[in-house]
Amino acid sequence: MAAKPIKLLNVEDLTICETTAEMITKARADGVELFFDRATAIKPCPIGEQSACCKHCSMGPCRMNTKSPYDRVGVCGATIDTIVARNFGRMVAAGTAAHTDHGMAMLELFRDVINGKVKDFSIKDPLKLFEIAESLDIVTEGRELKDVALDLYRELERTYVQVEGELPMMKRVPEKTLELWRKAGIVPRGAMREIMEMMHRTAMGVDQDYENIMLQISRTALADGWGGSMVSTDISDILFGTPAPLEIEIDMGVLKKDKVNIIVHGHEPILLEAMLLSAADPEIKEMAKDAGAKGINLVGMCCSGLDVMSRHGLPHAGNFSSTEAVLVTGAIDAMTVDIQCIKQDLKRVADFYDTPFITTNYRAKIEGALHIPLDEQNPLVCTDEIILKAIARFQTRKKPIQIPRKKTTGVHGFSYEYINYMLGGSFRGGYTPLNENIINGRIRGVAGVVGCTNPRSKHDYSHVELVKELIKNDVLVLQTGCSQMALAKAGLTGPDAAALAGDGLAEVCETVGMPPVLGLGACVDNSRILIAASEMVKTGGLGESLADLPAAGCAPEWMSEKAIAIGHYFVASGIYVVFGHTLPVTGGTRFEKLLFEGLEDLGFGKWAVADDPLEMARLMIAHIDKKRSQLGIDK
Ligand code: XCC
Ligand code: SF4
Repeated sequence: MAAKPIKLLNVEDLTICETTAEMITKARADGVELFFDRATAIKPCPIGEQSACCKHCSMGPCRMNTKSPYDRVGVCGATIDTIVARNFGRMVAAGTAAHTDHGMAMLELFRDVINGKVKDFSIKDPLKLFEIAESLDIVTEGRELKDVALDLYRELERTYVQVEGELPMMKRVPEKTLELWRKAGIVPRGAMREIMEMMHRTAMGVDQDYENIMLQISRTALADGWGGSMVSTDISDILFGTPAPLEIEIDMGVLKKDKVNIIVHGHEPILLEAMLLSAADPEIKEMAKDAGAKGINLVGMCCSGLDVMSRHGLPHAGNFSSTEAVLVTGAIDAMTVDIQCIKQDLKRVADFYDTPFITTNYRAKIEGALHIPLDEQNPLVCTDEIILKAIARFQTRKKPIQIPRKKTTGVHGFSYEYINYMLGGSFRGGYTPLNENIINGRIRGVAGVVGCTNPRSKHDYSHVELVKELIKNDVLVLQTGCSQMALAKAGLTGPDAAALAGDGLAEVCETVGMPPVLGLGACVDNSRILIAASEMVKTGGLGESLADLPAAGCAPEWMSEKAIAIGHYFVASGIYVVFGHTLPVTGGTRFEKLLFEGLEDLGFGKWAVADDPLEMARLMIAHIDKKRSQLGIDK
């Protein structure tokens, strides 16, 4: 029997990104299926969607009744609260593992750079190295860079492997927040330890008290935000340079018909950094020229691109939902990937358009795809070969090429150091200008709008509408991840966007010359938001703990387990977090009440979920106003 044909949705219902829409239309004409259409064909399992199913042992899987969740228990007697808490905990463990494994790879690279095993990279930001070493009480005075770096390596390794005691980065947490964690017994040890315990406690027949499971969920997530992710960001800055604001071109219009177009997609900066070195090699440039190309056009996508673009001014082609679509242009001469958010189907789409698709990390192979391993000690062997493959493909381009014209220029690369410099450099009345502008109400509060795109919600739409509404209401927006790309494409990351901001925020933006939407980088760089928030507490006038800040976070179109880990480390740190369209919890359960209310009563942040971006904004602004009135600055 033939498979039932998929009923295709109108392209304008799938995305607001013009270039992606153009490519969806082209793919349909070409007979190439994209994930947008599969998302329509595969309806989510209603029980799984609410996380009301347990498959932790072979007495099950046990499905609960989502309409009446306390009707029954699993074969072992597990209640709905135990089941939902365990599933949530395992998502946090998986997300934390992803950020931590990435961070640990960065740390290993750092070690090999220090001991001279890796020669293609060096320490680009020694100042940051010294700063971080000092913040962790490592003596720096009168010492060689290499000695301090080795001490820093050993100290930071504890972030991952420490079995007892508090992580080094706890020194950066505002005191009152740390006190809360100590009282609750959730100050994280090394991420490996926390992930192990999370997996153990959520196995059949172990922790069956959802409130107790929640403690380990928080501890694991904190080992991500204040551990694995934070170290990853810091080491990337030390090795490749701390980003500073730079104008970047974004969207598929950055592709060039007459150049060798290479897309780098994934998460670790090393692949793209090595590609940059290979592409700058005079011999390779010559080969591209000989092949008739005007040059090599390296373009980033997703977090790989975000991590590297503001260090080099590299163009970016789009976010997660556009990675298949970009191949449909036919203009991509190679797509190379490392880890995370790489759809398996990219291989099939790449094949259709004769684009070499190359995996490079031993952790992430894709069946049938060419694998050229990237050896950190000799990375150019891999990246040279990728570029040669791309040049060969350029020379033999077979299919017609259609490059959408749209591209947008914006400013990106606001590290917390830069925000500090821009808004906090000079002191007035004892407070930094950022704090002062929040206290005097020009800036109502700060929002982190971050995270993925997802074919189950109209691509980019919620990100853009939410951010517009926030800045209109004088909320300064900090961004990372695929969300940052959505706003960049919509033109909100340039200083002109101040015109869309409320009077107070617009005034601050115009004085400083900054956009009302600040792009901080990749998803591991959410740690920059944690640090910025900690600085806001430490410089005074806005309460004593992170939970006191007039701040909120949102991932309007999230999809990855990593997003759940990030959301929860913000909540455990004291921030109010709204997720868009869905959250993997069963409605009407005590676990849901703990997420939505109970955690806040205990002094943490809390979770919420909303469908409509205006509703997300309303919730966030209401929370910001509540915090302002608690601080007595609600005039
Ligand atoms: Fe992936 Fe990082 Fe999500 Fe984008 S935001 S879809 S996790 S690429 Ni990180
Ligand atoms: Fe069912 Fe309990 Fe086994 Fe889960 S652990 S599958 S609820 S019997």
